Amino acid sequence: MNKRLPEPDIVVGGAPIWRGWLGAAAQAEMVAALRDVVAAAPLFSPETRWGKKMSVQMTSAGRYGWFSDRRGYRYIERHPSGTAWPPIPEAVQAVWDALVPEARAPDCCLVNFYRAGAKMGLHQDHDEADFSQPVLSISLGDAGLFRIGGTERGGPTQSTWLESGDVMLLTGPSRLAYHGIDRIRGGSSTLLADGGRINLTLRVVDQGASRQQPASSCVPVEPLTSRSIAKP
Ligand code: MD3
Ligand code: FE
Repeated sequence: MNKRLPEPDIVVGGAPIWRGWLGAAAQAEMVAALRDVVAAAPLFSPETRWGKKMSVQMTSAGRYGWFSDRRGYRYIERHPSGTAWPPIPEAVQAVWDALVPEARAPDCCLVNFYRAGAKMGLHQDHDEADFSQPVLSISLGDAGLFRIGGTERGGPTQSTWLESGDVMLLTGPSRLAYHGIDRIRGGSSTLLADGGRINLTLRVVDQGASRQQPASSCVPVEPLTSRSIAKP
């Protein structure tokens, strides 16, 4: 049975946004769960492939975590310290289940933390294997000015402030849209005692099993024939 999605409040650059999807109590509960995630997998500032530290601090939960260094962008199965990523908190997974019940289970929850001066330049998210799967974004704490364009760099863009409790879905054409965070409005939320903005993105990183090609090592080197299995 196809359950109807609740109507989004606004669609920006093809991406539906549910304003205040999480109320104050749900936001506080999520922050408490994220404190456990960050205790197990501390925030770090990834290096770009040009050797510059990103202004956003990051960590992840789930099977995979996003990572970057001079060798490039990729998903890895362990925190840089060597420990496994902690599990995706139930309250975070519940938002996915409510808004994209037909999608595969997310195997990464990327946690971005922005202090007042942090930003994220325009980029595409294309390190995942299956673009038919959505990305879901949850904003907590100070507001962030989000910008989204099309699938080509340099085209027109639209902007909107993402506020604490807002949830956005990237699916269909918006899944490969250029997007970024231009700036943070410091002091716009009291959710985090020391301020700042948290953005969670739930992602499906792996290729789905049904579409998976057999590994080359599982393919017979030569077809099995009566001759090839016959004793000499
Ligand atoms: C559009 N994060 O982690 S969330 C990111 O607020 C990222 O921290 C921003 O871009 C942030 O990669 C924006 C909204 C978002 C997330 C993923 C997307 C927009 C997206 C993937 C494809 C298209
Ligand atoms: Fe992104």
